Amino acid sequence: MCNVCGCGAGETLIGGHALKQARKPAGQVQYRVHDKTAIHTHDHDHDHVHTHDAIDFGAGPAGAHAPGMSQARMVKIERDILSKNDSYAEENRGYLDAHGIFALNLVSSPGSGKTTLLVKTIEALHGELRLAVIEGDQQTDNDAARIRATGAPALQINTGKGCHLDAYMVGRAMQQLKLDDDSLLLIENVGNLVCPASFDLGEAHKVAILSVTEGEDKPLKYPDMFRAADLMLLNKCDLLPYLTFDADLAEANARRVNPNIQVIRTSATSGEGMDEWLRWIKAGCRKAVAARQVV
Ligand SMILES: Nc1nc2c(ncn2[C@@H]2O[C@H](COP(=O)(O)OP(=O)(O)OP(=O)(O)O)[C@@H](O)[C@H]2O)c(=O)[nH]1
Ligand SMILES: [Zn+2]
Ligand SMILES: [Zn+2]
Ligand SMILES: [Zn+2]
Repeated sequence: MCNVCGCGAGETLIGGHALKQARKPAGQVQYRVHDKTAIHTHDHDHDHVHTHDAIDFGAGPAGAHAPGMSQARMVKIERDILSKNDSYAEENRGYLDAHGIFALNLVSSPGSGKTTLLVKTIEALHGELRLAVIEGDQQTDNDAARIRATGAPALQINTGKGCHLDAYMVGRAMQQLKLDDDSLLLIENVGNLVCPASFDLGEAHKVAILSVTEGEDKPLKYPDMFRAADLMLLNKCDLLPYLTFDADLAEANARRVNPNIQVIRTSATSGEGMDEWLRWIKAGCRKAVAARQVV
């Protein structure tokens, strides 16, 4: 729930160097008695005190719960953090638009295949497009090293305890990478289906990667992420013959939360769906270049 409490501030490293945060961490927490309990009476025919089968801490105005913090205070903190983030995101977007750079923000649970897909994508594009990669992980330079092995420039952002990239971090990384005009910027977010949904990085699109080993109901369980994404890559489709995973149901669930989401079934290992994914990327790059030429 870092988008409401600002966790991880001060622990960010970009390319292994400490990042000074421009924003302050959330203030002192006031302890208050929680005003909502799951125990109640009601007057239908089995009137009694009971607990329901689910306790919904997301039902309040903040959509979340932090021990000792009122809903109103959480809403305010979240608004402050997100509005600061949005102003950095607008700066990033302005820069990207002005330079014809098409930026994608890859979001997913840990291990869905983001880095493998990126490596395969970069190899398939070999030399066709200029590109750079920003890698987000809590610790280690492993993913950036995997990208650099392809010859593409990649910069690692370590978020420490933070569970998502924010627009300020990405702006700093963009400066350090010295992006080419009319190029592609691929951002691999921290593997987490929750917070990265709330943070605009200035990207053209969020791309959600769902792998077939995770269950068809993920879009229903984490609707914010699938709502924020314009494209879903249903990855690891090479494993479908060995699983009971229902790919049509997974797509239907994604469309239930986001009727406009596009879906491509991929396998980073067999190459299935890669052509369609590459066509989608190239079309986006052409649009970004064309939009720059008009202004
Ligand atoms: N069978 C199969 N395995 C895959 C596919 N894509 C990735 N994998 C495997 O899944 C594992 C995780 O892949 P990564 O690319 O590291 O996943 P990631 O999303 O970057 O992981 P984090 O950065 O830790 O969130 C690795 O063992 C990959 O080889 C795929 O399409 N099919
Ligand atoms: Zn009852
Ligand atoms: Zn990765
Ligand atoms: Zn987070």
